[in-house]
Amino acid sequence: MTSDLLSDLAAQIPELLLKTEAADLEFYGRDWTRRWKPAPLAIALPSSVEQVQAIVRWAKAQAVSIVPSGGRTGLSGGAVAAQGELVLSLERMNRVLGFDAHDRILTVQAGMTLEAVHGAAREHGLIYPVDFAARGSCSIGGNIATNAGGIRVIRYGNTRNWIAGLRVVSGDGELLELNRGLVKNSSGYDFRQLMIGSEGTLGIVVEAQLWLTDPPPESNVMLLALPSFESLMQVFGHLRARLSLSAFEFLTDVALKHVVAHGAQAPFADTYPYYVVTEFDAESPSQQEAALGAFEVLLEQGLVCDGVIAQSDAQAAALWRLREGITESLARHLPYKNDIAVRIGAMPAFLAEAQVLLTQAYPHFEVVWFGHIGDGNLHINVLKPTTMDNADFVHECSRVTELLAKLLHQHGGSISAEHGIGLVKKPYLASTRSETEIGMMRAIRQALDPAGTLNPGKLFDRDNTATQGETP
Ligand code: 2HG
Ligand code: ZN
Repeated sequence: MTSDLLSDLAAQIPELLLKTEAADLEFYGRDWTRRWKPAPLAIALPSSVEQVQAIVRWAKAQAVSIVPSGGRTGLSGGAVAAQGELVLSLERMNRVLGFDAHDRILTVQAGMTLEAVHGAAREHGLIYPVDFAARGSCSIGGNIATNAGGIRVIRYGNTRNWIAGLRVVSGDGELLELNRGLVKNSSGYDFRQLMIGSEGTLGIVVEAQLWLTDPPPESNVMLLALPSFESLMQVFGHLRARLSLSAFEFLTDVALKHVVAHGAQAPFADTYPYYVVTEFDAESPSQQEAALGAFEVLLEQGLVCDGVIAQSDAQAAALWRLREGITESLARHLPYKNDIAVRIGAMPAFLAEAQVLLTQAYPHFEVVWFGHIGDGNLHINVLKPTTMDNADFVHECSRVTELLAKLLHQHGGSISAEHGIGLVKKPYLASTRSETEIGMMRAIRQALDPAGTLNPGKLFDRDNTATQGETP
């Protein structure tokens, strides 16, 4: 059956690169969640939009499901192929297609890495400002599919703000040209924005027009040690009022311990419960002085215990590593990840309750808090004890996530800030979106992909009885 299907696909699109080796199925069938056993039908690696369209048409006719695939650095199972799906990898479609200096628009294929996009923008003296640690391997198409956020959101917002246009292949294999780089376009529903964050369930992004912007002024990085969780938001408010911040990230002593064990350099002789990595404009001596002054006031007020301002680019990179190296340093502990958001104003009240909840719920597990506190996004990673079976661990964490989801609901927050819903957070979607909204999402999905070819089982199920993909 499988080989008949694949022979047919190869016959229909003779120039298509297909991979079926066991190692390839394993490699392309998973993302960074490592929870599901990869079991794709095969991997298709198209080299053109026409090939993508032909694959989708073929898949629809044969009732084969497609999992669109970028760099698979996702943390919610959105790119997992564990049910005999055809993985459609965009990795060979990774070129710059053009740059328009008037519009400051860079047009790229979806398989380009974020880092390559950054490089291409720099060649024109501009930047593409969305940035985060997985930049070297994640793809711009995947960033669009999850509306990726990252470390510069407090200044630049999410991926959504930078997408001028998209070319998308629909579930029928049609090529949609969405928004075409227009700044103003008040002509009805904005399908470009609908595609952003739809996790490959409404269409396959094949090309993107990205708005670029001016490089920021010279900046500097400061690491602060804090005595308490409560001081975090006060320090943020204080610094935001005095400096021009481009990042405000936090981590706990537990996160620091892991990242240092993984090779980063410990910043202070002593340890403290909380740390902040913040980046601020430091072009002029007065901006540098303002940073120093703000730090001294915080020290006097007891809101920070210690701090260091980078004296070189190498030192700035070393401070950033303390924050950006966390995910990699935790990977071997098979963490259960939470990626939650609340309004900044709701943060103090939410944090107080969430801390109590998680301390009670996880007395025996190591819990690692870090994230983009400046935009209300926390990453809470629960580490699997080495002796515990993974399925039992996930089961236990899922139980606690239900409580966390309830708390988020009470505080008007979201169960996914930037990683997406995928398979991991599918059972909790209703804590963030109303039944009416989920019903509308189903209707939209039905309209754009009536045969259910694109990434089925991700985000939500077509009907609310199925639970495909939930079992670890
Ligand atoms: C980050 O902010 C990423 O570093 C990953 O969103 C977060 O590993 C995580 O939970
Ligand atoms: Zn993050």
